[in-house]
Amino acid sequence: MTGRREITGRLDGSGLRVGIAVARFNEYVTGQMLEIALARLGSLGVKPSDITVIWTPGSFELPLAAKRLAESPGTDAVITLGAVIKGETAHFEHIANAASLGIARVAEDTGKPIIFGVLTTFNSEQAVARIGHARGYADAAVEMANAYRELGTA
Ligand code: DLZ
Repeated sequence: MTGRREITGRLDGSGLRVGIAVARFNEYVTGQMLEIALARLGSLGVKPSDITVIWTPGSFELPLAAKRLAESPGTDAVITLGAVIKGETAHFEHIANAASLGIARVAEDTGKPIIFGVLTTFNSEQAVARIGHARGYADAAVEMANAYRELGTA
């Protein structure tokens, strides 16, 4: 017995409310990410009626959409999903930076788990190869929501 308190959030989504903000830009990537995230949340026990999905035009709009979802009563965690692809985006850095910094700020401002699921890649092949990461984003949302519940700060 060390006396140490150690918390790892359980991968049990029952009773959790999850918001998903998903960018329509590069929907051939983000649409599949959404389906994978929804399927994983379902298999972890999150009820469909406890999931709210909001679409945004692109990743630049994800931070505010995530904030609104996080502020919606009862929300335990928010997943952001986007794909910023350099080869197709002259201002790749601006959009990627705005999305990543904005999403981090929303997590700090709201005190809720806001999962960064924005792929930033050099080409579409790399983005397509990472679509499956969405399963891990769903896991991260459930894990962190349960961790803060156990800590008593949710
Ligand atoms: C305009 C734009 C471009 C060029 N590229 C991308 C991208 O690769 N990924 C993405 O999610 N969004 C892109 N957008 C759209 C912007 O995120 C934003 O929706 C618009 O600039 C309107 O604010």
